[in-house]
Amino acid sequence: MTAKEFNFDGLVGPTHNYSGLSLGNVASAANEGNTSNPKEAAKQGLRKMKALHDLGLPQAVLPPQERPSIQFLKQCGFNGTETQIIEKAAKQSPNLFQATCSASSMWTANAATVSPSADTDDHKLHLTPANLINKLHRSIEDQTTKSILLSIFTDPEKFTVHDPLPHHESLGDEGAANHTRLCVSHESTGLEVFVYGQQFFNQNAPKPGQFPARQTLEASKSIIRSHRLKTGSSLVAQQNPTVIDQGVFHNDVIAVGNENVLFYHQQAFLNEDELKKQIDHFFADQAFYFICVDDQQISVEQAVKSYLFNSQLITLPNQSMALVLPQECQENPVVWDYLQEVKQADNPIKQLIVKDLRQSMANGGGPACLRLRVVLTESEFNSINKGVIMSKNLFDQLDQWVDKHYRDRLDYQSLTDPQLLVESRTALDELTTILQLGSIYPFQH
Ligand code: SUG
Repeated sequence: MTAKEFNFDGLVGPTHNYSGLSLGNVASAANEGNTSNPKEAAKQGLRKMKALHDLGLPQAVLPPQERPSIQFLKQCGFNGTETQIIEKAAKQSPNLFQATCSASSMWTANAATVSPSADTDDHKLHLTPANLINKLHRSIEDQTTKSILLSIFTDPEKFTVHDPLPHHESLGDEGAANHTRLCVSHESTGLEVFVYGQQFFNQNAPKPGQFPARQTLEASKSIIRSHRLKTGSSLVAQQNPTVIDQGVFHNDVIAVGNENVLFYHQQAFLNEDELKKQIDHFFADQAFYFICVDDQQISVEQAVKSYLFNSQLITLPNQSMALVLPQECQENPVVWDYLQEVKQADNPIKQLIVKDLRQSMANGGGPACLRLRVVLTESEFNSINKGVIMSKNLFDQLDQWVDKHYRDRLDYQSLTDPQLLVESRTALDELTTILQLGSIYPFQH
């Protein structure tokens, strides 16, 4: 059966802002308090989706979430009219208030972990929304993410949309940002690599000293169980704790894989040799390309600054591969020179595609953060809700929708404007019609 990999990109929400909410994410900390441009952010994301669609790649879109979340503020004890709730929260607890305003659901690599049906015992495609419990502003995404996934992957005979893992730090789960599927080709059974930052129940095991390890081994193993991955179709590997302390808060900031290629930094994994051995074992006599970048070529600091490894590694219709890179890679001479070498070397990567994603990058979100990969067979594709599939027409509609509803400046003061909630809800209400999603938001119920 043929199968294709779709990229489901997050549409940037109307409250995109810089609140410095993510300890361990250096860009988020560096840009705290800066003025954001939600309109430009959404357009940068849309242009990336359109570029991949124009290359002939299957592309889809996931809607943003409602922010600020009044529901969350009510849970935190703020009461009165919605305007009063916003005013009180902004005044009494700026930290809680900012957490409810983040447009962080745009980084859909953290929306869920996805296992294609070729890898699972019950031949269904499994999706588990990530609980994202390590960061308050992200921990409030998972229930709406589940509703969104259910509104797209509607057929329970083909898809299982799980509940997120329980909300406890032992089960911290960040979704596909710590999950890479390697395979001979998308339709064949793959090897799903789950990368964790710490073992919660073994506090003597290595873990970072300064910044949090967001993903636990216990969470990764729970997903492997619930997705019913075939024997031999999964492995767990630990991310090197020292790189977490240097700002590598997800594995997709230091490694990216696609089909038979793993592109990664020498320091990405705690036990690289063991990982390579297991991958070699899975691929047996089939070709596999390990493209390892060492410290002499690019330091971890340069990798974090340029977001080289947060590129999307994609298979083009002619079967060669391309890297979709943030502009910051082209602006860094060391990284850019190195990329020319990669293109010339004996491996499938033959094209470099550069995108301006500065608005998202300033919060630590590069090309790969903005997308969730979903491999669908033809019959699975036929059963999903088609409203979210990118086309020239959908691009034009969304581009106009952004022009109509989005602001081009947001700072802390403007987040406290109750009118922003009204504008956002009007926009999202219209969006559910454009994307044919039904009622997915709390305010629509
Ligand atoms: O979770 N930044 C996000 C960036 C997520 C990137 N995703 C992947 N690597 N897959 C995060 O740290 C910053 C929001 C702020 O500070 O306003 C933020 O949430």
